[in-house]
Amino acid sequence: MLRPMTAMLTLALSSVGLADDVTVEVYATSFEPDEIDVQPGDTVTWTYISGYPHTITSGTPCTADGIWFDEQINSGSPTVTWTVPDSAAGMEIDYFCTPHCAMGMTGAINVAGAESGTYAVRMFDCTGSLEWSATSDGGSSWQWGGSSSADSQIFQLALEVWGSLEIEVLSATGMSCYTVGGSTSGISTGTMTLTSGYHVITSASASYASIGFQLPGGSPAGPSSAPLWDEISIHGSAHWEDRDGRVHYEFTGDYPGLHQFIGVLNAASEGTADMFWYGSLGSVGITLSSEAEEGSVVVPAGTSELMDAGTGMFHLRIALGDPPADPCPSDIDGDGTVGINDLLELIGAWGPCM
Ligand SMILES: [Cu+2]
Repeated sequence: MLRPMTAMLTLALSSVGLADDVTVEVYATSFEPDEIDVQPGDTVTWTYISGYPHTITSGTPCTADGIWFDEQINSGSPTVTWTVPDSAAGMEIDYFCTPHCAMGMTGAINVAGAESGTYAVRMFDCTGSLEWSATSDGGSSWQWGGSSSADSQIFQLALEVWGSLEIEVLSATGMSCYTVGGSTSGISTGTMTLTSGYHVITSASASYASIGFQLPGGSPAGPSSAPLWDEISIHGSAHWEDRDGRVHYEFTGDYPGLHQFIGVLNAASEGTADMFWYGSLGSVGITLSSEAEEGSVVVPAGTSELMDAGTGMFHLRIALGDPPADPCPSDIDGDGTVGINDLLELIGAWGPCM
């Protein structure tokens, strides 16, 4: 299944080996310990011991930041868990209990930084012709070229970088690199060094742009190792992004008569993927779901291939990795608690499903 690969992706980013659980006990007016060291991917569990009422609220005491967490904890709901996201790497996250903050009920979570030279692909978007492949040395090779029409000139690769990342640019025409919160510079051949932060490698020319480069990591999405794919080749458009820990891919093509799409998956172990497609899709190794029906398919261990098997229009969406768990399916109105309002919503929807 793809679950182990997803886990590997997360862990490889933070270079920590196995994720840890760290427990913090919640007393009447204190957190014990009040300061912890964690890595991205670790899980922090707060356990209720005494006192009432408490919250686990991120922010600088005593103002909630609204970013990481804001949960109630009490004898009836005695645990709160939080998995440290990759985006918290290198940060100190302060938190407090809202009713008892003035009495010094505060805590801090120190998140270790990711290893220098690692990165995560946050988003990728292109139209035109893309050849992506994993290289034998564990890196990845990207080759993209727009076609002559202006609407086929899109290339955007959003990278989050930790430390210092070197990209070998083999060819570049009409390309630039935009650093979020910084400047934009043109891309030329040679070694391009990116430092910690967000960077977007993008096509800057409306007439013609192309780029070929190599990255040290082998994943076309997510953190920079443990590739899910060996190869992606498409004439048309490609888009992928990490959503809730799953990587969503979308491939479309409209080049009649031309080879449009080949994707070679390489799974460490058997897994599942959600997919939707229409057009003409073939596969070696994967038993496809029905055309134009959202379906779950089994992706076997080892390599398997998805390809455009005909001509004309083509559209494939595929999501790899575990779907996000619904932490509280009875919380119908989504306010964070299960109560009378959830019951009223249920009763209000009583009757046959339309
Ligand atoms: Cu409290």
